[in-house]
Amino acid sequence: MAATTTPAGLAVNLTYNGEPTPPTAAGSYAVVATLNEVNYSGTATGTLVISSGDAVDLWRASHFTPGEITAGLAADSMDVDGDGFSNRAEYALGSDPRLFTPQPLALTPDSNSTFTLRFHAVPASGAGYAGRTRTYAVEVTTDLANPDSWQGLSGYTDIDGSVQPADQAIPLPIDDTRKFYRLSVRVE
Ligand SMILES: [Ca+2]
Repeated sequence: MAATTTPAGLAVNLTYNGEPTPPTAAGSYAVVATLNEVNYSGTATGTLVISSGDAVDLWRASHFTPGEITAGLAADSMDVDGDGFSNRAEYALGSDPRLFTPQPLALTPDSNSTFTLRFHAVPASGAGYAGRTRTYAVEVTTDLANPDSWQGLSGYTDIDGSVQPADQAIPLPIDDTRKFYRLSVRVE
């Protein structure tokens, strides 16, 4: 926090709840600015509020400059690297919104009768993830046209990235029914 003086350039002592060190923890702090010059005196008070903030804002600030944030590049719906994942999705995935992110769920045929679904589970860590957990669920449907038809794949509906941070390989049989799979990622 800076104080402005008239005339400019006067030394000012700032305190926050009586302490000289600017706070970093969330909360409201009484800010007292005291002029510290021989020929001038005066005080001004104000309140500095540091909000706990939206965790996603912290994430945005770790990937975008203030100017880019002001310009809207860090908005939830933006996709600055053109990889098809919005910034909000990149936050959920834990990927870099400035670098191309491959499809997180990969399908590999193993034989005529089996295939493997793979995804990489990562913990929620770093800027914007304090106290949050990332969980994954693989879902399946036979009817893309019916959004209510998605169902969790048994055994893969609650994969916690912080306790199972690994490549997940799911062997599945090939049968006569066409199926669609998707990966659900939650950060909460
Ligand atoms: Ca993107």
